[in-house]
Amino acid sequence: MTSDLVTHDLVIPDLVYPDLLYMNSQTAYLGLGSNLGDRASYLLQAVQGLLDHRLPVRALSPLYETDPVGYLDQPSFLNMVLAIDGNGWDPWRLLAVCQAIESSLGRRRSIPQGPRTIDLDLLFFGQQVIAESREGVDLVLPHPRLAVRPFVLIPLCDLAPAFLHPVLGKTVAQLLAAVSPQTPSPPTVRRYDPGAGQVRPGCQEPLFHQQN
Ligand code: PH2
Ligand code: MG
Ligand code: MG
Repeated sequence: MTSDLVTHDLVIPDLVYPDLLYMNSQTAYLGLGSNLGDRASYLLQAVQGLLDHRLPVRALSPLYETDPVGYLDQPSFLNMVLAIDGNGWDPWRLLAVCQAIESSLGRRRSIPQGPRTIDLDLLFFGQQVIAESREGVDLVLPHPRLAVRPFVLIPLCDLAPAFLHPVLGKTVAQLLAAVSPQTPSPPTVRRYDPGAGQVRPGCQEPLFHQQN
């Protein structure tokens, strides 16, 4: 049994309020997911990896615990979204960094859509629209499945509800409203609460309070 209660000395120097970010035409959004081992630690290590590659991480969504989609016979995921200031970067370089972090964190590609220590997906890079293959690596922007995935749209909507999808012509909030409402109980995407409202070591307050 692994624990998702981690401490990690992550220092993020330049976080800004997310509403300022989608006014920047070069903001890139990444979707992160993990469903093996210490999932929260893998997410933190991935953020650290981006910083180590000098990528300016500017905003982080909350974490969500999400039921698997696609390939169902696997553990639940932790998912989050983050925003990067992509000025001076291009999508191919960003993709190469994401893949390097995935392999450094032990990602093995066996079952498509299957379990993974860490997955970093490019969701948007400003308003760029790309579908290209270079040396066997595919880059598709915006991410082709983001509009049907609540585990992406919910954290993305925390950061960028008014961000316009350059192909579909709808905002993230409109895309989220269009996916089927969360009728099952419990919902398939839930705010991650490792201590079920308990006070965590190093925290003065419960991680967050359950909202009704
Ligand atoms: N990623 C997949 C397939 N299914 N399901 C959830 N809940 N979260 C994911 O990140 C995820 C998935 C392929 O990348
Ligand atoms: Mg993915
Ligand atoms: Mg991926």
